[in-house]
Amino acid sequence: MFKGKVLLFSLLLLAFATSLYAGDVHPCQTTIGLTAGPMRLSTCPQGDFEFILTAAGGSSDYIWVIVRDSGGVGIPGIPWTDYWFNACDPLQQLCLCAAPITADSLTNSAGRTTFSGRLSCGGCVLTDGLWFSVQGKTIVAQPGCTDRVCLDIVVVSPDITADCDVNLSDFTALGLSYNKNLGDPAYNPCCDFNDDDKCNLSDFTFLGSHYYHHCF
Ligand SMILES: [Ca+2]
Ligand SMILES: [Ca+2]
Repeated sequence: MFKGKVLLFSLLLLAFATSLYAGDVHPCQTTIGLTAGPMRLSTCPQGDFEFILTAAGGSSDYIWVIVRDSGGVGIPGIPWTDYWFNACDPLQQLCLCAAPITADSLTNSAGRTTFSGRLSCGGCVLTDGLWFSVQGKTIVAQPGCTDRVCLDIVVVSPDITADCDVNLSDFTALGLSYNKNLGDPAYNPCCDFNDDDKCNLSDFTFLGSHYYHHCF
């Protein structure tokens, strides 16, 4: 009899605790976007290349997200590092370090936060953009809730080979496109780190300044 009461009390306590919890991330109620776009972002696996803040040509641009549960209620307090992303095109997958993107803050009472810092990844995404996930849930678009939201972001990195290391193989890849411009058959836009449609000494210098960089 006593054991039964303890069990009942435990169940009531569990129900109460569960009701206090804001709920799981809902991938279709959650929304994400860019303040300006499109963005073109130079990244390094070491996380020390371009800031999202300047990736759309301005100085105060960012990615925003509003994380909501199945009832459309914002979820506060989502940790800074509970986010993930990659290329929407399966043929352009990036090499991502642990915690490749960090939010500017915990989500606020409305479930909102922003991203204005730097990505820790290598590789090259020229078309179709990036998808994002929160706590393992990939954000999908309404109506239908099946298509991933793909933000209009181009990524280039001195880790051209997308193995999370900037080394001789990347230098070789850049060499194949060296002194080539947009329109030349051998021009590789993945080698253009300063967005001037040329692969030249400037880009070589960028590669040199990130040489031997890798994930922490
Ligand atoms: Ca590489
Ligand atoms: Ca260039």
